[in-house]
Amino acid sequence: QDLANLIGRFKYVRVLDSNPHTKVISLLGSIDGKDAVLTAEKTHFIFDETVRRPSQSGRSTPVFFHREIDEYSFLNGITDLKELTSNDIYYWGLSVLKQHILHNPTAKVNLIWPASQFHIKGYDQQDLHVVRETPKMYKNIVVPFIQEMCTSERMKWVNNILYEGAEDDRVVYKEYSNRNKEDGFVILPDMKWDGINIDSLYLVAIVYRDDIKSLRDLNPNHREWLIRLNKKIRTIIPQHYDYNVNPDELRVFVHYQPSYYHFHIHVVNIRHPGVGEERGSGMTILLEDVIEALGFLGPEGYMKKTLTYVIGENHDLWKKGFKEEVEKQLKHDGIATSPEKGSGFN
Ligand code: M7G
Repeated sequence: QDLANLIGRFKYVRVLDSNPHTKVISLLGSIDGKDAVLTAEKTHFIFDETVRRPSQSGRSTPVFFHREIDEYSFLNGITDLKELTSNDIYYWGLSVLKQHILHNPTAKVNLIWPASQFHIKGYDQQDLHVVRETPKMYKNIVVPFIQEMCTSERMKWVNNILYEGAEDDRVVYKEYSNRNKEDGFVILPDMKWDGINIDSLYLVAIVYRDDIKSLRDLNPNHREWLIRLNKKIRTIIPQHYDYNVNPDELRVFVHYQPSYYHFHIHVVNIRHPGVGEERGSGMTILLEDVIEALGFLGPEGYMKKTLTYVIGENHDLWKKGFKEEVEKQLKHDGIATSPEKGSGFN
């Protein structure tokens, strides 16, 4: 079942979402009668003089180096150009750029199949709301939800990476020994990265310990561990990419709510702003800020903090109680919600 074969059998149902800003489109369809979510994202331009070559070890993790002739760069790669209009010193038009499946692909394509309702809802357009998640809401609403979410089926891809050798040829770094499980982690390209353009570099570090489901479980006892982790991430990744990305060019952060409740850290090139926030929901907290906050948050750390973030109506937590909580919060704060539709102004 390879990707091309699956996409060939994809039967279109409807557009889930399309975003002209991020140049992403997600389609709902089916393959062999089972739901599928197909996402395409236009890749970024190659304008730098760096390309990848297979690394000497034979692994497919790209190693970047400077090339002399850059036939796929934005400028050299223009094969067709049509002016639309000009006005004074301003000119605009359309162009076709030279493409190549390895050196300059048009789009990155993701397929989830068979997709669950959970996946579909996650990609579907939805209204968003700001919510203050109090420690009490966490305990009463989020904890039971996390338990539901941590089935072995949902966590399969994580366990495949940690223990089953999945994506092994792409792994950037792995540190794991039976003696020192607590410190173990693996760094590999995130599914969101095309793996080619270092400007949009996106990696994920997944830890071996499974006692931390999310940011909420972090307390001051984890501070030293996170400091070590941050140091390793910022040392290993630039080294791996021959310093085409520097330690202070990496945005290292966690998401809340995450999609998967097994602690992981996102590592993104700072040239790629807003990445990881495409869907407009959740919050992003820099690892440095987490480390700092653990220095003064008290012994229970993030468990005692109110976290304010954006949640979509398709998120299960919205239906499991967050909707009511948001209404209560607005009322409590004395903030009126909008007048009924059609009531107009007086
Ligand atoms: P998150 O913060 O839990 O959720 O991050 P997000 O999707 O809202 O960011 C989970 C991260 O794991 C995301 O960046 C995903 O793109 C990435 N990811 C998910 N899956 C299923 C895979 C996978 O199978 N392989 C890899 N390499 N990354 C994945």
